[in-house]
Amino acid sequence: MKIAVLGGDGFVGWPTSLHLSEQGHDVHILDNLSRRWIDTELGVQSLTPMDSIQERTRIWHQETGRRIHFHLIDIARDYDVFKGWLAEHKPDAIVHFAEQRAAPYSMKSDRHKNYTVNNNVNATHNLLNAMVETGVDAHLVHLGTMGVYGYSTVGAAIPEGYLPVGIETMDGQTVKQDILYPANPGSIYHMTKCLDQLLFQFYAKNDGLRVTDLHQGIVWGTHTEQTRRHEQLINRFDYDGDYGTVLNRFLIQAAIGFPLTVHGTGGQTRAFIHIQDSVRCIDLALQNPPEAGDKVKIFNQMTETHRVKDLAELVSRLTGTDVAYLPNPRKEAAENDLVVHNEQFLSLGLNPITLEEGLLEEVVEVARKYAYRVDRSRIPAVSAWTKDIEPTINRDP
Ligand code: NAD
Ligand code: USQ
Repeated sequence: MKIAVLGGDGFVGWPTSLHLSEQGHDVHILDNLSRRWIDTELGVQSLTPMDSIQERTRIWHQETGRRIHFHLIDIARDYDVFKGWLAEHKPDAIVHFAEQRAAPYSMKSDRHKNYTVNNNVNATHNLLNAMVETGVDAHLVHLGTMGVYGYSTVGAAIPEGYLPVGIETMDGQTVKQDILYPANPGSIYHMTKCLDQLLFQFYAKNDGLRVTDLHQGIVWGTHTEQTRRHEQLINRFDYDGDYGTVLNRFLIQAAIGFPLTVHGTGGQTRAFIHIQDSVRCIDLALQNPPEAGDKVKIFNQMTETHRVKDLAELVSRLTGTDVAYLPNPRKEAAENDLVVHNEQFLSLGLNPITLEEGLLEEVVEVARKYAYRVDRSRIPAVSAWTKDIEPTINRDP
C-alpha cells in the first residue's frame, strides 16, 4: 500500500513509519516539524540524540535499501498544499498522528490552549475535508486517546468506543442503541480528541469515509525492532515536565537519581502500552479496515493499567531512587479505578510486552546511556491546570 503518515517525525510516528516501510509499504511522511520547534520554544531536547528527518530517512535507505519520502506540510494551516498532495499521491491508507499531544503544554497559557485547539481540530478537519474533496478513498487510522473517556470506570469496564444503551420510547418500549461513550476530557488537549471523534462520526455517516480511531493509553519505552538497527534511527524520548509521560519520566529520573515526581498521592490509574506494541496495533488496524458505510471502528489501544504510585514504587525498588510526593499541578481525581476492554487487538493476535519484562532493559539501555544529556531544571512539571493551582516550583533536590 501507499501509506501517508501524518506526523511521522514524532515519537510514535517515526517507528511506525519504519515498521510499515519494512513491511514493504510505500511510506510518505508528512510533517510540519512543529514538535522540533516546540522543543526550541521550551528549551528542551529529546533525551536521545535525534537527527533531522532527512538524515533519518537517508540512514534508513542506507541500511535497508528502502525509501521513506518526507514532505514538509502543515496539515492544519496549508489546506490547499495538503489537498494538492492528496490528489497527486492518492494514498491507500493514511495514519494521522499530526496533533499537539501534550496535556500540560495545552494548559500552559491561553495562547497554548488556542494553538492546541486550532492545530488539532483543523488538522483533523482539513484531512477529512480534503479526502472528500479529492475523492481519495483511503482508510484513515487516527491516533486518539484513552483520555476521551475520562478515567473513572464507575464500577464497569470501559467499552471499545461505544456504549450500548436502552432508550425508553413514548409507548414504554425499550429501544437498544450504541452511542459514543460519553466524552469526559481532562485537559484542552484531551478535549480536542473528543472533538475529533465527532468529526469522524459525521464524515463516516455523511461521506462514507472509512475511519478507525485508536483510543491509545500512555506509550512507554523507546526502541522498536527497526529503531535498534542503527544509532541514527533512534526514536525520540521526552522527559521534560510538558512532553515527558509519566513512566518514561520516572525511568530517566531514576537514571540520574532525581526523586520520582509523583503528583499528589499517585492514586491516578492510567492505561499503558509499549511503543513496540503501539506500532503493531497500528499495523493490525491497517490490515483490518472498516467497509465504506460502516460506523467508525474504535479500538482501545492499551495493554495494562497501573496506578502512578505503584509505578513509582516499582521503579524505586528496581533502582533505589526515592519517591517524592508533590502537589498535583493538574485538576484530576486524586484516585480512580480503571478497567478497560481491549479484546479486539488481542483477538487479532497482539501479544503484549509487559512492563515487568521490558522495564529494566529500558532503564539500563536508554535512560542510563543518555543520562548525560538531561537538563535537570526541565524535569519539574510547571504547567498548572487552573489559575488557583500553584505550579510546582522549579526545584532540583
Ligand atoms: P509527537 O508530538 O511526538 O508527534 C506528533 C508529530 O506530528 C510531530 O512530529 C509534529 O511535528 C507533527 N505535527 C503536529 N501538528 C502538525 C501539523 N499541523 N501538520 C503536520 N505535522 C504536525 O506525538 P506522539 O507521542 O508521537 O503522538 C502521536 C499521536 O498519538 C498524537 O496524536 C497523540 O495524541 C497520540 N497519542 C500519543 C500517546 C503518547 O503517549 N505519546 C498516547 C496516546 C495517544
Ligand atoms: N504524572 C505524575 N508525575 C509526572 C507526570 C505525570 O504523577 O511526573 C501523572 C499525571 O498527573 C497523570 C498521569 O501521571 O495523572 C499521566 O500523565 P502523563 O503525562 O503520563 O499522561 P497524559 O497527560 O494523560 O498524556 C499522555 C500523552 C497523550 C495521550 C495520553 C493517553 O501525552 O498524548 O493521549 O497520555 S491517556 O493518559 O490514556 O489519556
